[in-house]
Amino acid sequence: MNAKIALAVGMTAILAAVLAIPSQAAFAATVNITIVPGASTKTNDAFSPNPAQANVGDTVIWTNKDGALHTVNSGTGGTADKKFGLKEDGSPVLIPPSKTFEWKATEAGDYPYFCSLHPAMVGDLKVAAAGSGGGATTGGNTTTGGNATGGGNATMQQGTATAQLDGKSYTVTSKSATSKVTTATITAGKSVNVAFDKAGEMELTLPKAMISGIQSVTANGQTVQFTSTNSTDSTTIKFTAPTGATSVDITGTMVVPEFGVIAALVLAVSLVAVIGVARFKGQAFGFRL
Ligand SMILES: [Cu+2]
Repeated sequence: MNAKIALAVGMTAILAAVLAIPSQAAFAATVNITIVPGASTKTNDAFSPNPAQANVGDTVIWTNKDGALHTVNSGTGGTADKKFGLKEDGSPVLIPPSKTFEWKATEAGDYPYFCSLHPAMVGDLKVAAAGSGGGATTGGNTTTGGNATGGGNATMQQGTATAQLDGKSYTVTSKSATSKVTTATITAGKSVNVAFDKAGEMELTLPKAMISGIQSVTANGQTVQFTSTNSTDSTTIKFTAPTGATSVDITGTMVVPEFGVIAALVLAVSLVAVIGVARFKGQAFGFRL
């Protein structure tokens, strides 16, 4: 029992340590700035990126990719304010070609800087507070992703359209982030046409009394891939309407037939039956029909 508690405490401590290290490390990043080739003759394009963004705790590294000596001194108008880029004796730190200069950002603020050998070369470094600015930058990226997903769900809109046939109504429901169903039309015994306002990913739920055994989905005569799920009284199909398509034709093993068709069928069956009975009766009574 004691061993179990000790193990639990130990595990918790390890977990806490593991969680603590990366969260600290996550904020301390390296910000790279390049002293570009030909920098001597450049101005605010001598450093890249410019302006550069960093967070408190970050290490900023300037790399000299030019063939000449340069310096990076905080300050403006060719006057160093001694925040970075100077040696203890007050002279600028020279950065030879392909060498680097590093500075750790410990305080938030705006740090304009220049090259003391070529004062026309100017740059700007913006350091944001690690707690708010730093968190916001990292968190901001995460939030963007979150919004993309969340936003997708949030903007999922539902639409309905009702088709009429022989006095009966059949309602089609749509679910999509980009589009809404506008109209539904039944071609009796053949297909169902569903129109929507925009192309894109779409989910349609169609009553089985309207169409069942869904076989194909086409848009502008082109076959559209779809997946379907069945419930007791409806079928839900998912597909992506191709660009430019604003309606799909859906066929199934059963599409509600027109009342006229049913009536004709019923009439035909009745007629055959009547004739049959009449023939039988006629034979019985000695006359032929
Ligand atoms: Cu320079």
